[in-house]
Amino acid sequence: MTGLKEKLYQKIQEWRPRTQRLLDNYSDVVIDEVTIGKVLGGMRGLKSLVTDISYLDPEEGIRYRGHTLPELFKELPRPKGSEIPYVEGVFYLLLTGDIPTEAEVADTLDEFRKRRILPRYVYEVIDAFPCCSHPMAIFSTAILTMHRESFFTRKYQAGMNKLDYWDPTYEDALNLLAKLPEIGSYIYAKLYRDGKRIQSDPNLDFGSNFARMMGIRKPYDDVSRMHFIIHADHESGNVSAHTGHLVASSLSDIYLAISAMINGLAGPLHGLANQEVLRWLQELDARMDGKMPKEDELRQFVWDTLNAGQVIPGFGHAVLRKTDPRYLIQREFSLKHLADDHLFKYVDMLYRIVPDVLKEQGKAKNPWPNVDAQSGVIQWHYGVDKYDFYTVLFGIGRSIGICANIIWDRALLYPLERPKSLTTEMLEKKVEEQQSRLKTAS
Ligand code: HAX
Repeated sequence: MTGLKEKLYQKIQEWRPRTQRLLDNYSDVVIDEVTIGKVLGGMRGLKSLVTDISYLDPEEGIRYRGHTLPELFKELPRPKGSEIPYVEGVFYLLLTGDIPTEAEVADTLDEFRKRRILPRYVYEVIDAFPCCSHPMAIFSTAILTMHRESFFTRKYQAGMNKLDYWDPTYEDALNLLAKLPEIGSYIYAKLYRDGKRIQSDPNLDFGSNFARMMGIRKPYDDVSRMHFIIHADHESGNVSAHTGHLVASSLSDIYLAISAMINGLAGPLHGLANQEVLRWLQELDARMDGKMPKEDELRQFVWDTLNAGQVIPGFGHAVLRKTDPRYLIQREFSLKHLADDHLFKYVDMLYRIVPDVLKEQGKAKNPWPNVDAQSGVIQWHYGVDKYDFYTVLFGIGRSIGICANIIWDRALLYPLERPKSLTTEMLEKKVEEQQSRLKTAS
C-alpha cells in the first residue's frame, strides 16, 4: 500500500467502531423533526445526512475537516513561488483528516501523476459530440465512458467482502481524479481553441498542469488551484454532493456516481450559476455600452432582473446566511491581481448594491453573494471568456470532495439510500388528524 492509502486504512479502522457504536446503541436518538414544510420544501435544513469530510455553518461558511478555508490556505504546503496550496494536499486532508507534510504531499502528487494518462477512446468520445453541446454534457459523458475501467465493478462481480469495498473505490477515485484536468482542458481545446491538445507534464502538480493544458501562463496555475480547492466540498446536502452519494449508495462505481453528480451541478440554481453571472454581467455591459454604471443605474438593472421574475445569479444560498467565505477569498485575490478589470468593478459594485435590493424585496433568506458571484470574472480576466465552460471547472473541484466522501461511505458501510414518500392525500390526512387531536385536547 502507498503512504496515503495506508494512512487512510488506519483511519478507517479507527473510525468504524464509532459508527458501529452509534448504530448498535443509539439508533433511536432523535436528531430532527420532519414537517410538511420540510417535505414540500425540498427538505431544506432537514438534518438527515452524515459526513465527516466537511461541515457548513450558516454564519461561518465551510470547514474542511475542521479547518476554515483561510486557515487551510495558510496551513497546507504549496508549490515554490505560489500563493495557493497544492490541490493534492487538500485531497489528502479530506481523505485522512490530517494536514499533510511536504513529504506526504509529494507522495500524493506521485499517486496522481502515475494515473493521469487518459484512454484514447475518451478523446474520441469528446470529438464525436455534435456541435453546440454544452461542455457539462460532454464532461459528464467523458467520465461515464470510463465506467469500463472500474476496479470496483470488476472486484464486485468476482465476489468481494463488504469490508474491502473502500479499497477498489479508492483506486477508482484516484484514477478518475488524476484524469479530470486532462478531460476538462481537452473539452476546452476542442470547443473553444484550435482543437489541439497540449500534453500534460508529469513534473507538474494538478493546478499547474491544468494551467499548462489550458495554454494560460502564471498566475493561472494559482487561479486553478484556488478554484479547485474552494469548490472541493460543501457538506452533503447540496445537489451535486447528494447526487454523488445517492448514486454511489446503490454500489454504482465512482464513474457512474461522479457523472451523475456533474449533471446535478449543471443546473442554474447550483453550479451553472457561475456562467449565469457572466451572462448577466454581459447584459449589463451591453446596456452600459462599456461605461461604468452609476449606483442608481446598477440598482435599476438589479430591480429589472427581479421584476422580470428572475433570480440574481451569484446571490443567496440554501444554508449560508452570511457572505460566502469562498466569495471573499476570490475577492481578495481579485483586489490583488485584477482590481482594474472592468468586469471585476461591476462585481465589486454589485457586492455593495445587491444585498440591499434583495433585503428590500424581502424574499431571499440570504441576500449575500455566494461563490459563483466572483469565480467567472477571474476566469474571464485570464482569457477563459467562454462562460459555458465555467461549471466544468467547478465540476473538477467538486469531484475531489465527492470522491473522498464516496470512499468513506464505502469504508463505513453506509447503506443504500431509500427514504419513504407519501401522497398529498396522506399529508392532508396528517393535518386532519393533528387538528382533531388539538380540538379534543382543548
Ligand atoms: N435572487 C432573487 N430571488 C432570490 C434569490 C436571488 N438571488 N435567492 C433567493 N431568492 C428567492 C427564491 O427564489 C425564493 O422565492 P419564491 O419564494 O418566490 O420561490 C425566496 O427568495 C426564498 O428563497 P430562499 O429560501 O432564500 O433560497 P432557497 O434555499 O430556496 O434557494 C438558491 C437557494 C441558491 C437556489 C437561491 O438563493 C438562488 O436562486 N440564488 C441564485 C442562483 C445562485 O446563485 N445559485 C448558486 C448557489 C450556490 C451554489 O449552490 N453554487 O453551486
